[in-house]
Amino acid sequence: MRIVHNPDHHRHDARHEMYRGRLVPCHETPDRLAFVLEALRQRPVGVLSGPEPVSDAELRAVHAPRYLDFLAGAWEAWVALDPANAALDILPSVWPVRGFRHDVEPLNFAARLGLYSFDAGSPMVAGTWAAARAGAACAVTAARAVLSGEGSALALTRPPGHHAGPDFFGGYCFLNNAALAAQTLRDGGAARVAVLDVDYHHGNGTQTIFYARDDVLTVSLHGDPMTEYPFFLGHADERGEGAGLGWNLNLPLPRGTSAATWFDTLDHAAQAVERCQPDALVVALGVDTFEGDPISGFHLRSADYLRLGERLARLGLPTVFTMEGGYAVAEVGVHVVNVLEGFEARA
Ligand code: OKP
Ligand code: ZN
Repeated sequence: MRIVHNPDHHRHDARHEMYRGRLVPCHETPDRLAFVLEALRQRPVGVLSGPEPVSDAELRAVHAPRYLDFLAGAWEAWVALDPANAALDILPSVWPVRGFRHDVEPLNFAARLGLYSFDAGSPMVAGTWAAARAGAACAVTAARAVLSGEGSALALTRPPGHHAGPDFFGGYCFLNNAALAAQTLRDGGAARVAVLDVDYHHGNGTQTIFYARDDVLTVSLHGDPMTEYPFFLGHADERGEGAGLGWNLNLPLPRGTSAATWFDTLDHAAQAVERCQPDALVVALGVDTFEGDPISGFHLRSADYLRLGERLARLGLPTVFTMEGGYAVAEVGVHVVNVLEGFEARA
């Protein structure tokens, strides 16, 4: 297995996210990835490398150019408002809901920030764009490795990506690494690609990016959006639209769902992937399904991640993993490497 790690991830090191009227410490911290590297030192299940460059054209195959321009220039615009802003994280506070214009990009920075985001929990700092772009490069590099005949690859990166849509950030995500990997696989010759999202939270960004397409199947099992983030997408009746009808599958589960029920549901997800007969698989790998996760509500235990890897391996597909959530920070490394070890145990 090839493991492409993001050498710039630590440049995304925000202090606060807004939660219930307070600024609270970020859950999505640089030490999450450090714990995975440490676990890989103890159990070297793959060969580590850095990313190859990613082109603007590759990013634009998934994200809108004006959104990419906004992200690339956001920090400069923020500091231009007031030099004292250089010591502060960027957080949005105003959003255009139903009936507001989305086609006109305001000049005001706070307004542009709101146009391109959907929550106040995803801070940006000076290094966010560099970290996110290098993460996208990891995802594309991992997909290229699989296209070159590597059986599997991991984009070992943060910030995560599965909540980021064509032209919006949120849920700690800025560029959709799983979507970029899937698109790279398509452009490299895979006729059909499946994205299987096993993070606790619905992969709304990935769903939205591919919703009208009949070349990428998106499947997500996640906490029921009636009570769980991201709340406004992820229901079972979202099945795709137009040519993409039938190409999206959501399997929401109530907060508190047991590991046994979760694995039964994973089987349904895996069967949907098999029916699609894809040439390659992307796994959006969040390990916030862990019973000890501070912001989630499923009950997987550490050994369950070995089983998850084994189940994914049974699909027998060239596979790109992208690292998504997981906030029981000290356990994230063991869990990610358990998945990889279970996966690599395939005969
Ligand atoms: C990102 B990923 C907790 C608020 C939760 C957003 C959760 C984003 C999860 N204080 N806010 O899917 O793991
Ligand atoms: Zn998550």
